[in-house]
Amino acid sequence: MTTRSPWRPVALLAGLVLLTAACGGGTTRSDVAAQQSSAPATAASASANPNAPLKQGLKIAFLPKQVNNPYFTIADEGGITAAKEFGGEGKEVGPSDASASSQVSYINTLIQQRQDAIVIAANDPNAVVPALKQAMAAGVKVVSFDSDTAPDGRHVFVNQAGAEDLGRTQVQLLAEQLGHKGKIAVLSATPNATNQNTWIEFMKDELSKPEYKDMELVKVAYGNDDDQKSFTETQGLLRSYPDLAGIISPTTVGIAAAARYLSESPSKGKVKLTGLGTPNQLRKFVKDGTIEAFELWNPADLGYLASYAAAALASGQITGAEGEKFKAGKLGEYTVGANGEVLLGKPTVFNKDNIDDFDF
Ligand code: RAM
Repeated sequence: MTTRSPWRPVALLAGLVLLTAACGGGTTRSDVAAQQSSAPATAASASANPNAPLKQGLKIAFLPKQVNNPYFTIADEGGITAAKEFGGEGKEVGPSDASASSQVSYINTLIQQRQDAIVIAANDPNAVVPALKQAMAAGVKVVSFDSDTAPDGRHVFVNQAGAEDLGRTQVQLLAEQLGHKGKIAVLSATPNATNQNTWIEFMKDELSKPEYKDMELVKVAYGNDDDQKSFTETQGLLRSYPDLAGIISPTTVGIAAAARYLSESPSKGKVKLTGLGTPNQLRKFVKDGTIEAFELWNPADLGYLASYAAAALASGQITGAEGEKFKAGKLGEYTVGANGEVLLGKPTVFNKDNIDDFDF
């Protein structure tokens, strides 16, 4: 198993406020960065009891960006498995599209159902916050995972990997394949997705370094985490930029659709493609030469960790304050970091040498 270069902590978020966000509309990365100054929704008066036992029968609801995305099926199953382990009850509910406000009605229903915790991958950092605040006021613990809300919309954010590392390494993976030369495009998810927008800002920052002077980011396209739209956007990119050298797609839906398009086109193997994908969806494209290398974390582990974080919150073991620790079953002990963030770990880079070792 290959892991990327070590996480290099850089106080980049402050710098990011100055960068122009790539969003087509709605909330921009700058808005999100500005929100980092507001504290996570930790009840200041609440105190954590690290020795409190996990409560039995906890009801934990997983609310993905959208339900018909294989990545979230795996992540949410990981969370439901964890809930079974600690004697709770997990379920997945959610919209079939990843648009900004599609999750709000689900949050309202989960409050009425008196769930103990909501574990959400936010489609927009702000659109869900009023409903999540109502949930927290009603005693529901809120964990964001995969894609964060503004910090005041949740107690804890379970992040899949360092955002900076993910952004930079995707550029590095593509640059290696291109000999650091050529026009490139990003095929993202939705314009409002907190996670993709954060990674794209780090990609732009990486591309501003001298070693990338012969690489040019010509377009950020949005496939909305919809297979057909991502396919059409890929086609559009190749038509608009006939000399396009490479594409980064930081979404499992986008990269799978782009790979399918490229594999059937004369650009197969010529236009390089990398990004974030699941080994099972991309195996055949690695074997047929459409993709050399891509990366991802284990989505099941992400859901599993988020589930334990939700249980730790609902049981009073943690409140979301920095430095608190909790145990996440087979994954071991985790510590809440700054801004209520819990980091799963490092992503894995997949290529033809190791892809058969993974089954998700
Ligand atoms: C898609 C979603 C998800 C992202 C992965 C990499 O499934 O956009 O939020 O984390 O890709």
